[in-house]
Amino acid sequence: MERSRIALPIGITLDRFIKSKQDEYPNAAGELSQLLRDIALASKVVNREINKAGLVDIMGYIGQQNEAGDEQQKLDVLAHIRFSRALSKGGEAAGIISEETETFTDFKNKGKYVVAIDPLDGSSNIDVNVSIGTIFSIYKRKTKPGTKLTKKDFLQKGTEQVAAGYVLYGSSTMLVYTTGKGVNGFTYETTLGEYVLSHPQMKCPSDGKIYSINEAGLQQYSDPTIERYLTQCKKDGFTARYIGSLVADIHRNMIKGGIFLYPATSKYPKGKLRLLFECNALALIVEQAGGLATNGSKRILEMEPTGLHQTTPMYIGSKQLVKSLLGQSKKK
Ligand code: AHM
Ligand code: MG
Repeated sequence: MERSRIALPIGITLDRFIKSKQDEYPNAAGELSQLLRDIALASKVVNREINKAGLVDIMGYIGQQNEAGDEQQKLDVLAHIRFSRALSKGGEAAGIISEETETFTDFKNKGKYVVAIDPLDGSSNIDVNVSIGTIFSIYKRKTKPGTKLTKKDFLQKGTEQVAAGYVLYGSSTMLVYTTGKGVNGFTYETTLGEYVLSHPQMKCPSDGKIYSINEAGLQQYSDPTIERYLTQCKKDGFTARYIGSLVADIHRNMIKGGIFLYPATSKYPKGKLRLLFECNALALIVEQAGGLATNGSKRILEMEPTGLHQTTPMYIGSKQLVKSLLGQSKKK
């Protein structure tokens, strides 16, 4: 092997990156950094479990339904346990609300933060080896640390997030996160067991030619804007890409430029995607990367949550594409 190749640096690991960001704030006590590390560690364990899913009997349904009535699969449950355990043992999160549970869990510690998480999104794709993801939001709790957590601590607007991220378990595993100062993406180096900075300062292209929607349900979409918009996209030579795994669809659009649409349907009159576990985190990331995220009339990040499992329509992606969709809706 050439000498120069041997000497190639491996790059910046997630741990070192988080530490360097913390050092930019002399008064930071390092709690948020530790919390991010706890999430990263749990994601590595989940990644390991996903990778061996075909080898051991952990695939398939567990025979229960979660809050939204979806069949829970074994890996959803495992991922929920892994993230909850990492966060409770880490001690920096005061509690967690997960898509897999009806209400929040209070870790009964002095942590300043709370976490809203979808531990394994796109779980209907697990059995068919399609990419899946984890989505998380971190907020400062509203009530005083050391006291009982209340719903109020979790029912915060997306603008209040102090950090948010996703993990994509795809052809490689990536962790992408923001603390409100741009977006950075890290690829998991399996032999080292480390996330390495691979996508510094990610920018979502301002325009694109990809639309992602479950078009089969189009006749159910109550809003005629969607049909009009898609007709325009087709005339403009767009291509359709829909994985049905939110993190994967958003990640692709972040890299290539595109728009993801999940409107209200007759099956899901208020939209399918959960504001607290899915939409807020992705909206912050996409906005931080230069894109937009709206429910059709309001920025996702400015929606006032009223329920822990509240859902919303969401249109998210490249700035020009979301703007043009909103332009169509004005033509009503
Ligand atoms: P889940 O949280 O139960 O996995 O559901 C969310 C998923 C998203 O990943 C994806 O964008 C969407 O559901 C797909 O829904 P549909 O099958 O209705 O197109
Ligand atoms: Mg989900």
